[in-house]
Order: sequence, then C-alpha cells, then structure tokens
Amino acid sequence: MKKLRVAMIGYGFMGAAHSQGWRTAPRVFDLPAETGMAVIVGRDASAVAKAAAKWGWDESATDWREVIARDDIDIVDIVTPGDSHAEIAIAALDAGKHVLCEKPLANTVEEAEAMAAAAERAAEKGVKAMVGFTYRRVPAVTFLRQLIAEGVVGRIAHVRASYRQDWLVDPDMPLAWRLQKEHAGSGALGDIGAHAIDLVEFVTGMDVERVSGVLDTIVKQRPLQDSGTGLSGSGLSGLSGKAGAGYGQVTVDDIAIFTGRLASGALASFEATRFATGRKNALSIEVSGDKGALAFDLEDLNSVQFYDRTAPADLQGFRKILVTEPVHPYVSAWWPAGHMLGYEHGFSHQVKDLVEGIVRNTDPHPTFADGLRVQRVLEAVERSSDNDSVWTRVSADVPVKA
Ligand code: SOE
Repeated sequence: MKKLRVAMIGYGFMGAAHSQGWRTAPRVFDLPAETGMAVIVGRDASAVAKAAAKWGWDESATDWREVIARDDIDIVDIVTPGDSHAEIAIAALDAGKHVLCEKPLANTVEEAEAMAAAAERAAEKGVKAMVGFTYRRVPAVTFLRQLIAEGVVGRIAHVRASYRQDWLVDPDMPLAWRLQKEHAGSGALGDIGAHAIDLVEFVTGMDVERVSGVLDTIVKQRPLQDSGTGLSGSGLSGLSGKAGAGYGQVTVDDIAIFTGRLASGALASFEATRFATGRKNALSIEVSGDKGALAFDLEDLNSVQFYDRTAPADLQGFRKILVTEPVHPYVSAWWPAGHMLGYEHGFSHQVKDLVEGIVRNTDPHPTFADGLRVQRVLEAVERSSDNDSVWTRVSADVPVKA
C-alpha cells in the first residue's frame, strides 16, 4: 500500500488539532493508504522541535521551501496564519504535493483566486487540494445536509447561523496576530464567520449570492505582547510570552453581522462575534422550511433537533435525534450507539476524507473553489459594511485567474 508522507507547516492551536487527526485517523479508519507524520515546520527551531516530540512528528524543520521540495513528502498541511496560505499552498501544489489548507483559504479574494487556479493546474496531474472547514465533518452536520437533501424541511425560507466567542471581551487581551489585518485578513468575519458561511452553504446546498452587513471593532487598541511558542496553552491568541511595552492598533473587526440571500431566494442571517460574553465557542445553525425545521448546536454536537410539521398536531415539537448510530456519518468507526464524539473527531474525519480522495482520485470537499466562494462572500460583506450596509453581490462571475 502506498505511503503518503505528510509535512505540516505551522504549530499553533490548529497544529495541535491537525496532528491529533494525523495520529488518530490511521488507527480508527481503514485508510486506503498508509500515512506518515514526516516533518513539522516552524520558524523557532527549539519550539518546533518540542512540538514534533509532543505531537508525534518524525522530524522538525525551519524552512518550509526546503521541505516541500523533498521527494519524500506527498502532502503539505498548512496551519499557519492566513498571510502565508497562498505562498505556501501555490508552491506546494506547483511542486506536485497534495495540500490541506486551514480556513479561511486566504486573506484576500485575489490570493484565493490564485490558489484556486493553482489547484486547477495541479488537479490535471491528480494532485488534490482541500480547505479545513472541519465542522462539515461533525457527524450531525453531515447528517443535517443529508436530511435537507431528502426534503424533510421542505422549501427553505430562512436560515440562521451564529458563531459566538468571548475571548476579546477583556480589553487587556494583548494584540495577537488574529487582530492584525496584515496577518489575519479580517477578524471575527474571516476567522469564525467563514465557518458560518461554509456551514450554511454545505447543509443547504445553496450559495450565498448577495449580502448586507456591518462590521464593528469594540476595542480599538490593545497591549503589545511578545508572541508565544504556539504550543498548547497559548489559547486562541497564540500568545504566551511576557507583557511587551505600549499599545497597538486593532485593524480588524470584533463583530460581523450580515444578512445573505441564498440561491433559492431564501434569507440567511449570520453573526460572528468575539464579544458574546459567556459564549466560548458557540456555533449553531437552524434551517426553517414549510415542512419542518432542523437545528444543530456545537455545544450539543452529537445531536440534531428536528421539528416535523407533517406529524400529527399532538406529536409536533422539536425532538432530539442522537447522531451516534452506526448508520450515521463517520460514527461506525468509533464507539457503540450513545457513546459521544467531540470537537477533535472532525480532524480525523478530515484526514480520512483527504486520504480517500487522494487514493481514489476524487475531489475531497471543500475544494479550493469552495474556499474561494467563501472568500468572495467575506469580501462582499466588507464592501457592504464600507457602504452603509448596502446589498452587495458576491462576485461569482469573476473568472479564476489563470
Ligand atoms: C478561533 O476563533 C478558532 O480557533 C478558529 O480559528 C477555529 O477555526 C475554530 O474552530 C475555533 O476557534
């Protein structure tokens, strides 16, 4: 069986989550190829060597260009901040490596277009590219998509998606890379709003075609701080160093609220906020149709809520479906019914689907084209917010640059 050797570029919170996926997936699923955690790459030699030892990588390195040129590397897994996604992914694809890139795909539409074009070129040689929207791979979310495709909610009128965190409510939280446009591209909008957009498009099967939105930055300056090692314990800020001197400007949004018009004409409401006091990682979606409604909440991620309007009146009400039966997506590889999965399992499902796509020569979703579409929605929300929240078309007609 062919062995697929992986190089991971980056070692922050997503480095830990992806490493767990590469370690676990081969031991849970019967993958069609052996995988190897060959090398992890980071700028700080001693910190990335510690990450290699802690997370199970054979080697560590500090030069990603050197690593992607190696003949013994087949897959490049990019878990760096968004400002390096395009350069690394395009170089890796042009070098014939399969690529898994964290979300959002890029920091700008231009970068995302160049990445999608590189993925199209690489696809002609059987090389695959995938974006890390892992919430699609929570069994309950995949099940939601299946139920909607079967028509259980009927004609969709309204979708509401919410992603709420509160790690920035403290004004003394230092100025992390996620708060600087040149590194992150945007704030809550691109970091967690991208998940909400992908979730709506994935479960409904419909693109967001127009948006009207508003962005806001609550705390405009934050204390400067040395960046941390990126190993676990640095939390979402990626900081664990000592306090620095002075203050820096926050150049991204803290809150993004927008409305979307879906391809069918249905309306979708979105919120992505880092100021929802008390909400730690609260992602939820509810799809309302003329035959019923479906809802998912990450804080109860092993179940979906289903309301069936076609049921007899005395039996109508939201009921909880536990998505842990062997018949449900991904579940049969894990535990017996009723034994729960967690946030981390989506990363093993991601590895499984990527490896199967590579070996079977099918396109593992979400593709870079899917990631580009989300990037266009993000950019349209920014344009709308800059123009008094005017309704703004998601420019899908812009050709992918060759
Ligand atoms: C921070 O908001 C973050 O780590 C996101 O970047 C991830 O994509 C999300 O899964 C958890 O929160």
